[in-house]
Formats: sequence, structure tokens, C-alpha cells
Amino acid sequence: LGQQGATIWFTGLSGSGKSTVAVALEKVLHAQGRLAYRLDGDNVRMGINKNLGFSAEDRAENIRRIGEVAKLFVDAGVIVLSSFVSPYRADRDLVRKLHEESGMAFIEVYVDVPLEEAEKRDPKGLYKKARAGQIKNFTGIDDPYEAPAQPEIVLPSHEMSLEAEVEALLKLLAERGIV
Ligand code: GGZ
Repeated sequence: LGQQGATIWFTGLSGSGKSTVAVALEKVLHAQGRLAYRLDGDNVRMGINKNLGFSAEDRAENIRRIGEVAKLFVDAGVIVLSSFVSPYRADRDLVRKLHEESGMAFIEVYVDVPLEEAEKRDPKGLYKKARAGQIKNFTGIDDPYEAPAQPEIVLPSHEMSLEAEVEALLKLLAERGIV
């Protein structure tokens, strides 16, 4: 038990805290001796997906490829921690379907903070640029974010400590027989 791979799919606005919680969870999984690997914009949009932008079509292809790559990792027994805005429900649902058709666990984590909170954090100054019209099609500003209808778990990161978020995720993973 607990040596099967799985995909933990974090979705939410830019600045919602997806990567922060993924990093914290990864640390605990590694301490438990599990193989875990994070996929995020830094290692995916710079490489395999460097030809993609932020149109709805490119985001769909970004997410589709990430889903396929995640499946390869899961096949190798890895717990994949995937942090992408992934704003479109249909794109996330496709990745779920690809996993479930192959009997692979897919855990959708909605990191749910109000836009005002994400914009207040603005860790990379991108919201400011989007408001100024220097970045177009920015999620939450002039591009949509479709909240998950039935995520496995919701983490309101503005109302929860990082420790509580990690604890909630570990409990869920244990319930699913993943850890
Ligand atoms: C949203 C954008 C955009 C636009 C650049 N819209 O906070 P970040 O910086 O690190 O996370 C955002 C990241 C979004 O890339 P994803 O691959 O996660 O997007 S998607 O799942 O929709 O394909 C943000 C930055 O890249 N960024 N332009 N227009 N976020």
C-alpha cells in the first residue's frame, strides 16, 4: 500500500499559493521516503511547452501535455504535484479522464482565494502589469477562471496556515491509499 503513483493537481489563480503548498507537501513526502516530483511553469513552460502562450487554445494544449507527462510519471510510481492555473474546467476534466481511464489516481486541489487577495499578494507584479494593460489575457483580470465543480479538496489559503493545508492533503492522500 502507498507505493502507487498519483497526480495531485493544484488549480487556482496566479498568486493563490499553489506552488507554496506543493513545495511543502513535497518536502513531507520526501521525508517519508516517497518519490514526488513537482511540475510547474518553471520546468514545463520553459521546456516542453515553450512554444505555448496564454490563449485558450494554448492553455488547453499546455494542460493536455502536462496531463500526459504526469501520467508517465505516475506510471513510474511517482506522486506528481502539478501547479498550473489551469483555468478551464474542460481542460482539467480531460486530464482527470486520461488518468481515470488508466486507473490512475487524480486528486484535484482547488486553491481558492479571492481575486483581491491574490492581487494584493502579487508576488511577481503581474497583476499590476495586467491592470495597466501591459499583459493581456491575464487570468482573473481580462481572462476567465472557472472554479472546479467537484474538486477532491478546497484549500482557502488566505484562511489556513500552510501546516493545516499540508495536514489536510496528507489526510486525504491517506484516505485514498496513496500514502
Ligand atoms: C495567467 C500568466 C499569464 C496570463 C503569465 N494569465 O503566478 P505565476 O505567473 O507564476 O503563475 C502564472 C503562470 C501561468 O501559467 P500556467 O501554465 O499555470 O497557465 S495555464 O494553466 O493557464 O496554462 C503567472 C504567469 O504564468 N502568467 N501570463 N496571461 N498567468
